[in-house]
Amino acid sequence: MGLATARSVGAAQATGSVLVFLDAHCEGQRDWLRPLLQLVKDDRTAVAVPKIDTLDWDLNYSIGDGDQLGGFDFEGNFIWFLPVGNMRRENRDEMPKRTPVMAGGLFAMDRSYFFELGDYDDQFKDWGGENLEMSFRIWMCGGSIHMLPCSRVGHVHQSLRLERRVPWLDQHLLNTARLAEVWMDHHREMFYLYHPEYRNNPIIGDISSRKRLRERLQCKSFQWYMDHVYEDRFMPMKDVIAWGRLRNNASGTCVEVSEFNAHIRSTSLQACATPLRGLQAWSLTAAGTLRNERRCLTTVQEVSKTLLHIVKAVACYEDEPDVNQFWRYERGRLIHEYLHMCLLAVQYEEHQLAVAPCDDAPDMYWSFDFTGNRTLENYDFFSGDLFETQDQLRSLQSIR
Ligand SMILES: [Mn+2]
Repeated sequence: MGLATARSVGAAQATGSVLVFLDAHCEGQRDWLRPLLQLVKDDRTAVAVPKIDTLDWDLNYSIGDGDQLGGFDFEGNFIWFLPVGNMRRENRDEMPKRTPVMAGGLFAMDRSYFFELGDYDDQFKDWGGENLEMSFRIWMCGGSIHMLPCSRVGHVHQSLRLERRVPWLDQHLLNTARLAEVWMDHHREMFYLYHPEYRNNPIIGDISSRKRLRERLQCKSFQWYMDHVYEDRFMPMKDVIAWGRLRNNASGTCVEVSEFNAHIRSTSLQACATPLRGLQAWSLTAAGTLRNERRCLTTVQEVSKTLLHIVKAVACYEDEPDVNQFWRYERGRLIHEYLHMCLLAVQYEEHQLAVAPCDDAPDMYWSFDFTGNRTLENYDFFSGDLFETQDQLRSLQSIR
């Protein structure tokens, strides 16, 4: 029946005043439940999530990073992120923290409020997307989500995506397209940039009842959510000098970050992807970082007896600038501000991206899909092959 439907069935059977959802593969620590219930008792529109720690496959317990909050990327994935700006300033101690998105498997919510707010989308099948859908809905329709660091629950993280029930159908993306249509307003075009095949596709099914729900609850706009709940979030096309795939002129290949979910990710050069993939979407920000939605490019080490500094992708520290994360784009070369060296395509051991003393070799020249303007209004969107329609352009232009 799928995850969301199973939860709905459980919620309908429950008789207590508070629903507590916990994945089966969890282990609560001492007194984990009381803080969650207290928050819901104090405010029935507040949804409480514990701090999720990690149980490995041998059930060893390790403490999760207390600074991380739940968010999403525009490809439709749930992500953990380090808050910046205002969000970071309210994130200092062991008090409850407002979180834009919940991971979804562990939370407590007033039972009557759960149904008032529209239960889950009954067309969500299999797994995925229901956490984003519910998080957007809670915030936009008057509720709130809080992560409580004093409630600790260990969770066994799945290392791979579940096998698809229907092999040719990515139900996670289908669910995400539904929620994008209902909740994300113009920002849905960001999702379709990565997944254009779901745009105006009847395969996502009838969404009219969910749209009526949003109408009935008089929910706020997605722009409001981005401005007030997920504030200071990096937007791939906003306040940037250049944006899109980052193509090496000599090889014609594009910079890609590895999917491997480690703190430090390696980079490589791969065939340029159409449609755009998140792993190949780069922005040179007005602040001078070279980043995607999750990571910033940085130099991490000098290879001994060479002049090469390898380039990898790490967490962005735009609040506490790391000198190794700043770049300048000058006449086709990407100059590392601190080392005064140039980004270059290499074949050195397993590495493909490095900086070295600048010269005029073609493997030091790079082009982005879009350059030269800091606002969306002036992009020549149709010079690339990433956009399909004028509607799409107008929607993206209206994102603040
Ligand atoms: Mn789980």
